[in-house]
Amino acid sequence: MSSEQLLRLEYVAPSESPSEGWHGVLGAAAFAASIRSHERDRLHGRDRLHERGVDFPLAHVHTPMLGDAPEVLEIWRAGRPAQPGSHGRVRYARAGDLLFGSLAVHEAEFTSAPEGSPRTPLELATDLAYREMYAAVAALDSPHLVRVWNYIPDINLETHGLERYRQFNTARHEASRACGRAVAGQVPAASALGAAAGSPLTLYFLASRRAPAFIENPRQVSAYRYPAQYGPRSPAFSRATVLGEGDEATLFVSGTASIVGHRTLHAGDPAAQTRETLVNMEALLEEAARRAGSPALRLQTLAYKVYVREPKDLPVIHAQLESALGPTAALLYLKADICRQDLAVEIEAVGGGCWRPAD
Ligand code: 3EB
Repeated sequence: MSSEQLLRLEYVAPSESPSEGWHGVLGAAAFAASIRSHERDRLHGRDRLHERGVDFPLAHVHTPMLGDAPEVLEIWRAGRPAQPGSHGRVRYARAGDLLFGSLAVHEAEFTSAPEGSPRTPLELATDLAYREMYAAVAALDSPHLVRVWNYIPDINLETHGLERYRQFNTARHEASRACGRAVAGQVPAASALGAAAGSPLTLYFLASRRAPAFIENPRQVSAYRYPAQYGPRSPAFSRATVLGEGDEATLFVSGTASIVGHRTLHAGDPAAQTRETLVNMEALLEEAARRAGSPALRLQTLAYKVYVREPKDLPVIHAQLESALGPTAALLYLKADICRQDLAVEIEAVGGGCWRPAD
């Protein structure tokens, strides 16, 4: 990749301007302290940007932030002008080898499925979302999914005899197979978190013309090899992916939790779960470095999103992170249900070329 194509990540309040302005933004995800801010943003924010002649795909994530800021935008840029467009239900922008896309599917579209239909509304929504995503990346000549964020309303609720996260896994697996996609091995880094009841299934993703490297964690069973006790279809994601090479390489760390082997450790102890998660992250950074033949990134240099199930646990979780990462670490806290009931915290991260800590 040439240097002007460098992927860049930035977190800003929508009232501010990103450091290089709004032009050249590839795509963004909006996180709000309350769902109502999203309504305001939909009414005013996008229009304001449109008036200024700016257009980029924007995912509204209905997973509330914790902390003082009312709203934050996660902004991805590609260091050169991006072309926005739509393909089916996917809003996208592309720049060079890179594609950012976003889409949302309401399950209400599928609630009229015939009684006794073999597929649930969430499975049908997931099937549509994944088929649309695969169709878009194929048509736009960026077939390699690098990173996918999945926000699933009521993720832990059991309906139709199966937890909704497991319904999502079933449909992700089957749509991937139907589209000729891998369900193990060459699968993107991902996160799958809860979102507000009644919100749409919301996905955003980064894809590339070039394949990333796929990294697994030596301390963990690959998620796509989890035994059947975690659901009829295993989750199809890699523990991390690396896009690009050398100084420009960006590391995408999937949602990572206190799981060793395939088991949850430290149920009921959010501080210990946070420490175990950091040990997992460190192992992953070492494995990525071993694969690239370069020194490992330091934990302190990454940008993190931290998903906290119970806001009351935030102080102990933050204390652990601050002692490991220092007081200036880039941490965005969100309140979210996590895909196993016994997990109190899950952490995703981005590091390397696309993220330069302020220090
Ligand atoms: C885990 O390690 C925790 O289903 O896409 C983390 C990241 C998790 C992604 C997904 C699930 C997913 O199994 C859960």
